[in-house]
Amino acid sequence: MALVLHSAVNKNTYKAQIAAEYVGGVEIKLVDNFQMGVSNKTPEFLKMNPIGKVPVLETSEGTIFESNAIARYVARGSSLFGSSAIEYGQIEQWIDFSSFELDANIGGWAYPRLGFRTYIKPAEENYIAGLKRGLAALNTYLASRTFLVGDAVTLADIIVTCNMLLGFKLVMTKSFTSEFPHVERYFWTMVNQPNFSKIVGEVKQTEAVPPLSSAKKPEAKPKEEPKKEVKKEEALKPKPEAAEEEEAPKPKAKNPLDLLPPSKMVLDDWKRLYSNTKSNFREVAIKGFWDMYDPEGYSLWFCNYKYNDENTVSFVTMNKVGGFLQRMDLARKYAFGKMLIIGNEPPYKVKGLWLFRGSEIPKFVMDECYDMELFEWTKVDLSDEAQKERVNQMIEDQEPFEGEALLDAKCFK
Ligand SMILES: N[C@@H](CCC(=O)N[C@@H](CS)C(=O)NCC(=O)O)C(=O)O
Repeated sequence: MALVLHSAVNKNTYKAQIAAEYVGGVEIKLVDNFQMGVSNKTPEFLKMNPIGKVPVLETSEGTIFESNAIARYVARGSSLFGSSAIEYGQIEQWIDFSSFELDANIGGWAYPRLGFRTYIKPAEENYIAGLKRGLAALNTYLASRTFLVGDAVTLADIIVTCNMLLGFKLVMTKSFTSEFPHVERYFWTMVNQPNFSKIVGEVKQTEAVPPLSSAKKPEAKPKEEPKKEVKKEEALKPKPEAAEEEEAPKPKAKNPLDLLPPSKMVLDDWKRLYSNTKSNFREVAIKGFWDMYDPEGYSLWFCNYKYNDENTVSFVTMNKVGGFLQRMDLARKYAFGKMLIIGNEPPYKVKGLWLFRGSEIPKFVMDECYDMELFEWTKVDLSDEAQKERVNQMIEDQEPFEGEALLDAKCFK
């Protein structure tokens, strides 16, 4: 019998669902027509979980509640528990850490703002302070590591990442998480692993903390009641839901790059030339590039990944670069890039070349694509022939590159 999860999908079901992807051969079905607040309050459900919370796992041997326990059951006997007693202990350590130091604080911050709990300002401040303390500790630990325990994904990575997912999606904006760059890198590396992304899909970091308008406020004292006559008309007007308020279309500001003086270089022409050149690449594409290049309207940049020592697993490194290019989608109209993953064996080096509209790296790219700060950026000096030759080699994926084989070359166009 397949395992059956009683719940709608959420970060707590993801824990078991992702674990099942890693274990392989485990089928988890979500129960049909689950209705939150109804299905989990029936006598049958309360027999499986007397507190009436989801998820609950139904197996041929019995039922289990608590999402971490369910994930442990799915992962039992697999390498997700590491390869030694100490690794097992450390995996459990991080699972508990994330439940108490991350999950509880993220929930304490997010749920009142979404209207699921009463909002109390000092309580929120405590949750945020607790969360920052937990993230700072995790950040220090991850400074020199790709995974929490050992050299591969374990149940600790699955549960810690799922517990942070709600935070990244709901309350932890880029300006909040940028204090914890190793946590950011770790989180995006994890959610872009194929076994994660198959379950959680594309993850977008929230751009704003939900406004208090959607939060449940503590009961107002009678003397604070608004003056009835003045507010009557207002009160009769239908109030937009918090979500609607947030989603109300804002006038779209023009990208400052669209206001730059016109350039003789048409980015799409270059991208077409690059894609369509199948032979004599040097003579056709590279020569064409320099013929059309406009140093007034565009700039060229080398980038160098700052944490190459962490690139110990080839597919993780390739996924990391793939994720970066996906997140650069916002710059498609204004950029072209080549990313090389270099070396025959780990640690792999990640280096790139980018062409951006304008004389600097566009500010919106720096602000909105968190990966940018994981690289050192150096403007190409066009008066230096050696640098121009390096540009050529990167555009044409020349191998060997700087004396080493290429593991992969990816193009952003
Ligand atoms: N520690 C539990 C938390 C479960 C939980 O809070 N579930 C929420 C939905 S995400 C729920 O069922 N709430 C309904 C309720 O409180 O009645 C777990 O990890 O499974």
